[in-house]
Amino acid sequence: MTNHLHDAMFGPRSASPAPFLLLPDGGTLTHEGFAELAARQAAVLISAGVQKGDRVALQAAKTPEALAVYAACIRVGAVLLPLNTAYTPTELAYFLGDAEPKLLICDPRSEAELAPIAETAGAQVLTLDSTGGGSFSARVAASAPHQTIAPCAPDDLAAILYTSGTTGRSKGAMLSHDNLLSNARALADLWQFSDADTLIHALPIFHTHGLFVAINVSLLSGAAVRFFPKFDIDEIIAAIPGSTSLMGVPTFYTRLLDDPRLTRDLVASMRLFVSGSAPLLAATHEAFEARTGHRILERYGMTETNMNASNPYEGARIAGTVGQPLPGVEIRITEPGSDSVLGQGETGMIEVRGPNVFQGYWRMPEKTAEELREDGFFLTGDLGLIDAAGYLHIVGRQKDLIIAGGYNIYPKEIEVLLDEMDGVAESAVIGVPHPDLGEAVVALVVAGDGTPPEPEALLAALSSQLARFKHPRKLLLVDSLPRNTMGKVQKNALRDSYADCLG
Ligand code: MLC
Ligand code: AMP
Repeated sequence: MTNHLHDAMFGPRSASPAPFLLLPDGGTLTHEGFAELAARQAAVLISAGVQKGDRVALQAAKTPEALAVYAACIRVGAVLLPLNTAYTPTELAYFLGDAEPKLLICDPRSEAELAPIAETAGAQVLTLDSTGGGSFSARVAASAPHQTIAPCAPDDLAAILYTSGTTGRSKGAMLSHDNLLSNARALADLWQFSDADTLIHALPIFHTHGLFVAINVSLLSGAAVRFFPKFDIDEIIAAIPGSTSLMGVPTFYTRLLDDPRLTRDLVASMRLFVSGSAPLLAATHEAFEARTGHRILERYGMTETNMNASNPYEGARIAGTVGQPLPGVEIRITEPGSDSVLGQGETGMIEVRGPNVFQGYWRMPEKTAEELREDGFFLTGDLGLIDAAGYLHIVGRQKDLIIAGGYNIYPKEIEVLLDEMDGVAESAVIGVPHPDLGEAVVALVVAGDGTPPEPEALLAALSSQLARFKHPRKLLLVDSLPRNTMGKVQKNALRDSYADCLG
């Protein structure tokens, strides 16, 4: 039997001396070198008892070694569980408890704090630091490559990525080999990637955008990847000449536009700028074209579905739209709360069906049934319409979600913590416009009886529990929260009232 993802994506170039990762220190990792690293890592996974279907959790800095853990997992048929490096031990405890990985690979600086959490979840701990060192790498260096590739069918799981839930509990989206492969094939073809490309990669590798869209497309097409640990404007500006493509969240583009070094001459070698994960303002799209002559290609995706729609490579890239469904993907708009399909131009729930759509939420059959219909359509929670030209416009979200710099933040998760704190009667967390991040988190708190709480003390209490990017940029005490006749907090009214509160 074959290994669906490995054979199509990692295998074909595993003996190729062509460059795969171009590193900031001038070093290069070839496809062959990457495959060899992954094969040694596979030997370590196996010696740690990891078998087909077991989860391997990874919370580590963005390095070639961390990326190779993805390839190693696929080789042994394990399921990768990539975790945001900003998550606190409190957040980790939930993910590890829920996913029950066999192994946690984490930064050595977190080892002491995470070891008891991992032990409770039944996971062994090995370490990987930001230079590629650590106990995991020491074992890798001492291991011979494990060349046997585990057989895996198209529906076997390749990864579980956690997305926060609107009710507070995070859900593990189960992605199969074919979810990833079918999507990467569609994107590489549509966006015309080839081994003549050099992609600038400055996204994190614990989310769909940086891990699957960017890496899988590059692996499939043979594109070289300029691999940066994070987005640094000076490094990106320096990397553009000689590169051909960039994939980023809208913040990448607003930061580039803020830099006078972004000119037509600078981007002479570039053929494609892709944006996604959050709405790209039409004004950003237009300003970017005026400055560089390039129309940014905006696409639309989700953790649960990979990519769903894209503006065309050839043809009109329309600002403010996310384009047409990808080949093989169906998109329909339904009346929220029902399954009645709406017509062209009517706004409703965006639903998606295709080989890209996930296998369900890990150990949450009820949540899966709520969001994944029996006919295969997934309810995205995004509201949109399809125009006369067949382009999808995202006009809002039914789900209560804030997207800051491309990271999803669920207000409920923050409200639950605030509501439990001394002196708090209730709270509402909203997203307000932010020039750099698109949206920023603001918390509105109604004090209970007695001494009102200090905003600073409430923020400090949140910090030990929540990743930094989820922390409110401002916390304000208010007398009451506006409610509708059903008693539901009117977040739209709050968003309007506090739109300028960050000054
Ligand atoms: C960093 N910070 C953020 C933040 N990123 N706060 C809110 N939202 C964010 N996104 C905070 C840090 O905690 C820190 O706080 C301060 O901002 C500066 O940190 P930094 O590390 O220097 O930030 P920076 O490198 O500038 O990061 C900004 C960013 C980064 C936009 C480049 O967040 C990023 O790479 N975002 C991409 C996220 C992504 O890949 N999303 C795809 C999801 S997949 P302080 O106070 O300590 O200084 C998906 C599906 C799809 O959505 O369709 O693709
Ligand atoms: P995530 O759960 O991190 O995968 O985020 C998915 C969500 O990001 C989607 O449901 C959308 O709300 C949003 N999103 C992704 N791409 C776009 C886009 N191009 N425009 C607007 N929103 C987007």
